[in-house]
Amino acid sequence: MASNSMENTTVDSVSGKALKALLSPCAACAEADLVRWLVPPGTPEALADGMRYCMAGGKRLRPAVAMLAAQAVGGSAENELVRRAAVAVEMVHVYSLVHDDLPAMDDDELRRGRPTAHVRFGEAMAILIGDALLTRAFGVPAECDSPLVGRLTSELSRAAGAEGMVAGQVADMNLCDLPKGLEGLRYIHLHKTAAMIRGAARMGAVAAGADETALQAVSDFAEHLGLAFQLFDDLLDVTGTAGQLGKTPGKDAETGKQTHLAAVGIEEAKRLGEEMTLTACRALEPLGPAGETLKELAILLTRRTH
Ligand code: GRG
Repeated sequence: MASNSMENTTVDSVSGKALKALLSPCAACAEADLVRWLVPPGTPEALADGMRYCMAGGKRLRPAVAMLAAQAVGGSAENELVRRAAVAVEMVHVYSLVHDDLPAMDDDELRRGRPTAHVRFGEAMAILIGDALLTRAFGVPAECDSPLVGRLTSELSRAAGAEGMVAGQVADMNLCDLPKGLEGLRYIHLHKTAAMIRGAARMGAVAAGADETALQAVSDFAEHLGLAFQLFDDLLDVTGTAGQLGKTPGKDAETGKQTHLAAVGIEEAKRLGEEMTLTACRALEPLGPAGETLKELAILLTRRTH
């Protein structure tokens, strides 16, 4: 028994457990908070079911980034405004997954190991579930009696909207002009992926009362973390299985999507992802030891398998 478990021990399996251990306290908070705040009174039961179905599962990376950023700037992850910010970002993230999976966009049938929203509930309901999650995400922090609410909702709007994630999706779907090659790819990754991860860190830090230097540090960290995260996501699309990823692998190649892998190959993409991660970690230097947990998260994410 003992020797079998040793034989099965790999750097990836150890890192996977360490990543789960790091994320799980934040994920547990987010689960409890979603029970309280996701579905407002008066929501039709069919819509509430759909919202809960879509929110279930996932790594809860963005809530963790928000909560750990709050700690890194000297605040507490337990603070109610931090927790509201954390789940608000996850609601926007999940809305974007639901809409991205629609036939008009990526047309995916598997998400978080289960049928996508439009497969399960039909296309009209899937669109409305996404709409409900996006609008609720602004209500959750706004319902807190704090002078920081306006800054938080503005951060969320900038990260998610026309100058953030939606711009990235428009570019990714070839619906606007973009520079060719790696420059265009960087634009897509910065907007589609990094904007929300950066937004999560900024919202956690703002909710925790960060000063300008600390806010800038976690913001720069999370932007590079987001870029690295997307690079490793592209790698997993090639190397992962549906069982590991909970979504259909190989979509990028099948749809001819431009990725770093197609542009520079697997080894160079890995090297770029690791370099980006180190740049992310260096951005935390002004925070001293308080930035260590965020650094650990960034390093562990380079070895994620889903
Ligand atoms: C519809 C406006 C709009 C945007 C869609 C989310 C998105 C933008 C597209 C989905 C495809 C994709 C590769 C997005 C980049 C971000 C990303 C890697 C999402 C997956 O995030 P994880 O791995 O997912 O954190 P879980 O399920 O763990 O939360």
